[in-house]
Amino acid sequence: MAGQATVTDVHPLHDDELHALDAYWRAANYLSVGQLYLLDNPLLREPLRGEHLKPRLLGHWGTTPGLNFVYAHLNRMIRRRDRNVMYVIGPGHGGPGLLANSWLEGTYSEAYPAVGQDEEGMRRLFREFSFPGGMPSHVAAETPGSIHEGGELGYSLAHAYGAVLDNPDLLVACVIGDGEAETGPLATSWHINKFLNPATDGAVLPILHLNGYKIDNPAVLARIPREELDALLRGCGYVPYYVDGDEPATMHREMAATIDRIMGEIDVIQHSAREGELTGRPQWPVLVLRTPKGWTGPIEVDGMPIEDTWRSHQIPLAEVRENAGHREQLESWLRSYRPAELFDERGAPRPELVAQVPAGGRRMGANPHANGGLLLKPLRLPDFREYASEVTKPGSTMSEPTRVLGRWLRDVMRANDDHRNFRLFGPDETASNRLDAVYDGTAKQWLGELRGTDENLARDGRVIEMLSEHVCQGLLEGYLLTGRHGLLSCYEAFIHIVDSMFNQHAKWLKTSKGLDWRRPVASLNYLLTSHVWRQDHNGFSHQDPGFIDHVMNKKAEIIRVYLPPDTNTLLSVADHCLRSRDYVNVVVAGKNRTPEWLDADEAVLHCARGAGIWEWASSDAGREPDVVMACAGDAPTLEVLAATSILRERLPELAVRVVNIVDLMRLQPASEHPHGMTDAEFDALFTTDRPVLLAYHGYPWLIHRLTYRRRNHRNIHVRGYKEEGTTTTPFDMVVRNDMDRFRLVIDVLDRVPQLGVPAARLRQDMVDTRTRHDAWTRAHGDDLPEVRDWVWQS
Ligand SMILES: Cc1ncc(C[n+]2csc(CCOP(=O)(O)OP(=O)(O)O)c2C)c(N)n1
Ligand SMILES: [Mg+2]
Repeated sequence: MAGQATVTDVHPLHDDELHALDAYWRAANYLSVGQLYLLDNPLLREPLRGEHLKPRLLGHWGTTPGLNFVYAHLNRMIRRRDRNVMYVIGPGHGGPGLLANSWLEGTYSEAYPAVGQDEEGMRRLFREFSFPGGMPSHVAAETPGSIHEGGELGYSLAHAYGAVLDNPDLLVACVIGDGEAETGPLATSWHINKFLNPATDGAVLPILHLNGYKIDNPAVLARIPREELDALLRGCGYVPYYVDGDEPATMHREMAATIDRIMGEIDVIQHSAREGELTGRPQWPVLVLRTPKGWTGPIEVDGMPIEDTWRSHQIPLAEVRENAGHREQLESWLRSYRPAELFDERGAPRPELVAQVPAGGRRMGANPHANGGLLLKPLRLPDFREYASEVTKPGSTMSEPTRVLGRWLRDVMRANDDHRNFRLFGPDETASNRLDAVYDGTAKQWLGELRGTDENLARDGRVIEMLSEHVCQGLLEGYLLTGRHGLLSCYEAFIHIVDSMFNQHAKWLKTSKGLDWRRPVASLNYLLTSHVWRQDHNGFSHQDPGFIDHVMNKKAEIIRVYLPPDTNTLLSVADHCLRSRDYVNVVVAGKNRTPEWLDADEAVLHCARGAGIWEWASSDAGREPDVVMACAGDAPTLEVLAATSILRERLPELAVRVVNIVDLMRLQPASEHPHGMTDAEFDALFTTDRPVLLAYHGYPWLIHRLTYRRRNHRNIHVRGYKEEGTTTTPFDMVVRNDMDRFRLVIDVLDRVPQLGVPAARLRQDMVDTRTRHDAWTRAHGDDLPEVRDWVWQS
């Protein structure tokens, strides 16, 4: 424990400093209200008229004055202490506030040179906010200094902590809405302090913004007694500091003094940890800021209370164009900030305000960590071929793909140790997913109590495991957006927990790609293992391959889905993913012993093709195939190959082409996805008129969604997971979902013309074997020996 440091570094605000600080805050508030309402007349040089006002009023006021208040005080602290600070705000609907501050400090004009710091620039700032073709209403990728959209509430604290990992110099001030604090992800994110190393990581200052309300309700944490709130925060391992009130001068004094105290506390923690004097887990400060929602805005409108109620959440005065009373009220609200004192004749912020702004890269809107691509160093990647399995004959050897990958990841960590820019995140599954070789090179970072029986836990480590997929995802996003690299490994079924976070990240990447001032960041890599086909221990609850369907909704230029069929292809795919930028890569791979099909060189070639014919498994050489047997995923690949070998033995004349798909996006038309095959390529591979049987890892309908425009689509017959799951044998899983080798053979017999009658005996054998399988598994609890011990014979 750091204990309560004796902090003497508290500088009371002098009156002139208070005046300047308040002027800055008024300016930010004025500029925020201007964005919500004004099309023109930005400096109120003339009385407000209807045509000065936006026809559609879109945005949020209630949270904004509080965010501006914090911004002003952080600026003061940065100037005094020369600190490297990034600002993350959970209630991202306070977008006008961040844009206002960005304009005041000049970072808005640097990102968008057409919007200068003058009257015309102010007019454009106002006009473009929440306007067609302009800036979004929320904090977004467009907002200078931001890594956090905040449109979907709950992820601010995880992003903030992710940003400071391995950034010992960085402080992230993170505003948490009192409504946001009710969300699951935020509620659990408090505990990330048990993973933060004060010596090697930076600091997060959580600022719980108790403005009392959400959209339409009081906020829970604002309506519990102070003692309960205090106990909650202390119970989460923090020391709360309170700033509470609504009288600006008093609030400025209290806020300045409290931030001074808090920074002193953070300095003590960091200094003692870095000197080796702090060996336990520190109690980090948290600031609880209680201000009225809609502070400084209209107190009442049409007889209804607005300030300090939920009614201030969006647009307090809704009819300013048509209702003269509302318009007058708006004008006096805007004039209450005394704009003539704040902006000079040209419309630029007066020197008194400019003096409040930190210098250059210390401005929060210019913090390079918030444009992480600027700081991104490529990873040094050991040659994955050296970790590859030797495969002399397809299917003759077996390995556990993720276990081999773990060895390579261990050495990725070692190779980049001095840069400290690669991390692995997982919800308690790194070992279960068989990536535990990484612990030969690093540990799991853990600042909680240690016991003698613990393994692989240390204050410093490249792996973070917390049983919250939200936290793992949030940390990784924060880490990536500040210019580092990483991987999240997760059980396939449970990655759905972060569907929505994935959405937000994909949106962020899409928008960032369109901004010339944002630099590319490392891709977000998911390794989904312990997948649907091999949940032997766990059964139905753990069987869901639908994340792929979900990610497919996002922009093609962002999304990549890989289904490596064996160990060497997994290595090649992983190497590719860690080199890529600005994507979300979803890699689904097994952890169980699986036959190895390709050697390292073949794996590289196959992954480069994304989908290709496996000549060694096909019997159509020099002929038109009678049937194409395609597979995507490790379990489907095994079944297709086993089906092929039955066909080869029983129907030697049949020309079978085996196609394996490792990059699912290859199936889409080239016009839809950068990896998509042209029609000519697709037709050559899958023919234009032959039956295609495609065994797919996930829900079958996705394949139809991807291929519906292809010429041969009506002949494509897909087998996949049909939501038939349970705790059973690996082969029974494929049987239950009609993707087993015997069913695939029947499918061929049913679809290849003229085969039906001559192959009646084979068909019957296949049906009988499935019946035998049923009886055998239920009698013995294991697969038929001929299935369990089957190996590919070339
Ligand atoms: C996950 C999520 N659920 C619901 C919403 C809709 N929403 C937008 S703002 C808001 C209230 C937020 O309240 P709070 O966090 O207290 O922010 P503030 O009072 O500062 O506006 C809600 C429910 C959302 N943006 N995200
Ligand atoms: Mg609130």
